[in-house]
Amino acid sequence: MRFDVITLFPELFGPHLVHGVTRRAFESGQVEVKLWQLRDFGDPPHARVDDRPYGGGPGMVLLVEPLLRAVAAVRADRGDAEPVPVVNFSPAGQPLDQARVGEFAAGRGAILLCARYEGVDQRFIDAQVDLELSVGDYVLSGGEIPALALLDAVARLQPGVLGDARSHQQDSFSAVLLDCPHYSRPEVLAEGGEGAAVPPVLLSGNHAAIERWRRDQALALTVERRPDLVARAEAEGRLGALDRATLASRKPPKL
Ligand code: 4F9
Repeated sequence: MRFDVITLFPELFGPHLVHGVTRRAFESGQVEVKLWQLRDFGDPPHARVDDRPYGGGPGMVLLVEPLLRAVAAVRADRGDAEPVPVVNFSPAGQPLDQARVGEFAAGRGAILLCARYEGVDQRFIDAQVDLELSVGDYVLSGGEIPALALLDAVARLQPGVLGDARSHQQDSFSAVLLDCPHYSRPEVLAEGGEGAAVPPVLLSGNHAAIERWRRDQALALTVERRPDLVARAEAEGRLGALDRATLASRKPPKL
């Protein structure tokens, strides 16, 4: 798949595409990313891309025409028979969740516009933007970090990127419930008192008991921190009888 990113700050994307576990997805071409400098499509003579808002007020608004030229150039370069969606990142968008990430990971890509909240001429959004996505209820200085979040989440779903296929199963699981706690060496910390020992069940070798413990921990944590996710899992029929029993007792399982 291919993502075309329209931004005034293409240099923000460099490090992410060449480092870390997701690098494999970009280097192998499984996820192709092409960066487009919006200023290259600016109005002459000074390549202007923004101007003051009609009606007054602070801040600048990205001009429709440079945006239209940029999207047209991307579409021509892609040469798709079926157009891919144009995505704008905005706190007013739909929440980006793992289900949405999965849809992008299975798709042909998208055109990602990195703009500012309250900073795009609405006529461009009305005419060209297919989807607005939010990465949370806070205001950033632009859409670059949300775009990186989407690219990262999509890249790590590509076959071979995480190495272990079981990690993906965990993904679809943790998209529904929060993840359980994890432990590694040493078994007991020299100092630290309570919580210094690894939960004994993890050392038991009883795989069914370990799986049940992890599920119960995930449930307990999710009830405590994100009851909305538990309600949704229940509504979608993703909880089993043992899950409901754990929830009914409402006590975090003993370590
Ligand atoms: C976009 C914030 C998506 C959260 C875009 C300023 C944004 C954002 N989610 N903030 N421009």
